[in-house]
Amino acid sequence: MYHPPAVGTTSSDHLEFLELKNTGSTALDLSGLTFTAGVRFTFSNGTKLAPGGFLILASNPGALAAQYPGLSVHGAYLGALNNGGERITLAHPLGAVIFSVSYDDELPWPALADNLGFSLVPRDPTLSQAPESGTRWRASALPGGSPGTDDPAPAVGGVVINELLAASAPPQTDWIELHNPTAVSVEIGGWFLTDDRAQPKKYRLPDGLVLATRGRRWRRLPATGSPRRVRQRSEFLGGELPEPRRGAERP
Ligand SMILES: [Ca+2]
Ligand SMILES: [Ca+2]
Repeated sequence: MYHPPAVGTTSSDHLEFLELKNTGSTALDLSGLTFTAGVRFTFSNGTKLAPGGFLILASNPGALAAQYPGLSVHGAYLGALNNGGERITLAHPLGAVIFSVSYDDELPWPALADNLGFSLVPRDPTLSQAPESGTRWRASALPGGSPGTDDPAPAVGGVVINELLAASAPPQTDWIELHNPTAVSVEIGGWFLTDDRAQPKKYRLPDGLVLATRGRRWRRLPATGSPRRVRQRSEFLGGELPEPRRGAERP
């Protein structure tokens, strides 16, 4: 969690954490291993990480434990995880790199992990190495992340932004189309749309809104045999999205 929101008088830096997991089947001996980039920390002799075990490092273990009651924090690192992204390297005392990963706060890295309350977790939790590409990370399933445990699979349905008209000419109006390509209906009431990552709650979809599965959302044009698909409007498309720069963006 490299850029958590401040809580009360506790600053963002003091609520950061770094979680290590042993995804192997044998205990790992971390004795002498050192973080040489990102933050500074050396594991003391005899430090072991059991198979499937987690280990949490924090910049301020006391502040973190107060925020996550019952959490066991292994130790405190020096420095802070850069809010704009940086390289984190864990190395053997003789110099060999154990792993090195560079994270970022820019796309394709998850925007929700950048001061919006979620942590950064690998999409594939079985990986033995932290992946280097932002597309292989996601925001944690729940706010606050999951220090000390596996992050649960996100319960958010796989709805996508499928089409949009951003530079309409009157009498047309701008619109955005959401599509549910999955086999189950997804309740999207209460979700937010935004075009500004600094304002993630810019437009709230009405309560109770359900996006049906693909079969009801799309259909083909049988008369022409064309593979073209037509859009079936849903009631929420009539909602107005705040668009302060709309005039300036029109051709
Ligand atoms: Ca930070
Ligand atoms: Ca976790």
